[in-house]
Amino acid sequence: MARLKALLWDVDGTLAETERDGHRVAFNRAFEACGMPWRWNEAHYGELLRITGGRERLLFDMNLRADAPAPAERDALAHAIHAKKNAFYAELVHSAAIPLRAGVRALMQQCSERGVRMGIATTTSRSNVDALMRMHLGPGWAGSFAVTVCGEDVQRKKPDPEVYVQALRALGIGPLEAVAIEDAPGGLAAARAAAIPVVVTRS
Ligand code: XBP
Repeated sequence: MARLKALLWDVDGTLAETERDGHRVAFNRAFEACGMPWRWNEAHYGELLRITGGRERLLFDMNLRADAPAPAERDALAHAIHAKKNAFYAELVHSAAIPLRAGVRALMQQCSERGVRMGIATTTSRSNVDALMRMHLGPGWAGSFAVTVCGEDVQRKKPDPEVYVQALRALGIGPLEAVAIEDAPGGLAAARAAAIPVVVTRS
């Protein structure tokens, strides 16, 4: 039987409830700041979470809206709203509004005590991961993780396995020497497609 060598953390919804209380709220603030009448409630945002990536999610939603700008203008608008969203998200994180989920800190501690390396495998933006982890683990947070793969590092976001394949490669281990922790179907599919066993903690 392979020995567990690494625990791979998803971020959004797994380390913290960042989607409902963070990205969704920040998107709504960004809509307001950009003069757009759109607001995403929890139910609608829950459905939109099928689309991975904040900008991709926004473009998907625009495609469903009669009041969206002409297709040629959507990319630029999505880019502007997404940049503002990430700034509002960092503000929310800094205001301590988004705690780590119960058990996260204890599990990190156990990994450290047992010599199990940790990695981050997320398709959110690096700046968002940095804001969250800095807030909870301090400015040296990256030192606790043997690898951090983020949205900018991959060509294809989850449910594509690329983020996990990159993490395994960087760690120099096989899929059965790792366990992934995920909260959502897309993340579960990504880890399974990389042949990594997955623990699902529903957010
Ligand atoms: C996370 C996401 C992201 C976040 C927002 O993916 O889907 O889109 O909602 O992040 P996962 P950005 O948890 O599956 O890694 O706005 O930075 O894209």
